[in-house]
Amino acid sequence: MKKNSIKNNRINGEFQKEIGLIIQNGIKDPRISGMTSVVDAEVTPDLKYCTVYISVLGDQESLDSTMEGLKAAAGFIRRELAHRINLRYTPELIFKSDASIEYGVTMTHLIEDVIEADQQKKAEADARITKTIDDLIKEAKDRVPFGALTVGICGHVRPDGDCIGTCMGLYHYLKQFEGIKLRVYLDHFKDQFLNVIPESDAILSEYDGEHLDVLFVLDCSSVNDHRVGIIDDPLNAADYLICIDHHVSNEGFADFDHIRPDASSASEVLFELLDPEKINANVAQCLMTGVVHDTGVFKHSNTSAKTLEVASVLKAKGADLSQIVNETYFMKSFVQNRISGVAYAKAELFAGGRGIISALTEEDMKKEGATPTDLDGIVDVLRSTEGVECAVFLYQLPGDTEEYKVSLRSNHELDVSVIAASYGGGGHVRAAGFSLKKGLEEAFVEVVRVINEALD
Ligand SMILES: [Mn+2]
Repeated sequence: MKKNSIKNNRINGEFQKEIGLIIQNGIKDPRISGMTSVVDAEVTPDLKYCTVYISVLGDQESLDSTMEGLKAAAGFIRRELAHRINLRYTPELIFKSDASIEYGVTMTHLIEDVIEADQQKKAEADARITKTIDDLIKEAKDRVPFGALTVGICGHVRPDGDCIGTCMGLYHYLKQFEGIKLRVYLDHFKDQFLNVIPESDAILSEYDGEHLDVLFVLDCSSVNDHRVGIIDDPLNAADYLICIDHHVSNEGFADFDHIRPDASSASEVLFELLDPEKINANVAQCLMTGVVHDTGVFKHSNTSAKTLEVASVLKAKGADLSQIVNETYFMKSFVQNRISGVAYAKAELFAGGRGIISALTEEDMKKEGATPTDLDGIVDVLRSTEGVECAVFLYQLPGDTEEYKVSLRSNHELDVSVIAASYGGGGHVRAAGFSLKKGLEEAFVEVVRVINEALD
């Protein structure tokens, strides 16, 4: 930035004007273009040097030759100046093309913009994080000054990769704290996670009735309607609830809520609440599992630049990305592949090919020896059908009920979380679900009608 005194500004202006006149009228050098103008002059405070910024209308060649001519004429111009400007000492002239001044100014602005944007981004990020996990644990310990702090961790029913990864990521993180009694409560999940998630045998698949000082409810949008797996009444099981989630439909139910609907996964949300120093290989492995599953291996639209940054850190901290992707995402059991095949064979198009729907009854599943945990990913394959905007997959809940679980996926336009919410379900813009207490035919017809209307 220029920092000239008023006096210098006046001198600068005079130099600019007089040098311009000398170049135009007093020099006969064929190298100097007739389209030359002096855009600025900058005299140093000690008056020893004057930088003269030159602009030439024309191509690079005429600029170069003009600059050459001016450098050769510098002595002459300086002597002429001495006659015209009344100064004890006439500064030495340095000619520069004004591209450099423009460039300098542009660069300064660019750098200022980047710094400003960065500071703003950081301020926003900091504003969102009101308390870290370390803060929350410290507060909890202050509330329970005697004995160990009993901390429970739980997630939603039928836990998926994000739910398991987030819960176990927090488990491995909190294991590093002293004076904490830890419990992880999770419903049954696919066997494939057992090898990939470290210490998965520590997970309790039944609530042991332990009274909890703090209960973390992760990747779970509500504590109503038995959304929390295993723990029927979380509000009564614990003195203090902490919710960390990324579901749009989550309105906040805990004593402390941290909900970030813009995040790909609950694992990504948890990541930013952790002290990076305490993210060891086990924590990284679990959180990577969560990010991988909720982004469909970084291909869903919820994969942001931030998501990839988080994944990069987790990989560097020791997460085994190949193992996670191969063993928990792509690998299917024989039963899973068979039941998926049944679902694909039963698929039908509707809404002129923009909708696809398939449904499995309990009988279909029994025939293949499949359970609901074997049905993961079916709806995502349906969604990848050419021309489809919305995919619907229904399956009958076990126990001979007249109740269907409905999974919805969309590709570009349809906000399926709104449809799910209107049936008391929840989820995200591109992936949501709900239950319908109806027989197959009725459920099928109703869902097709609703999606048809939404796609209209
Ligand atoms: Mn999730």
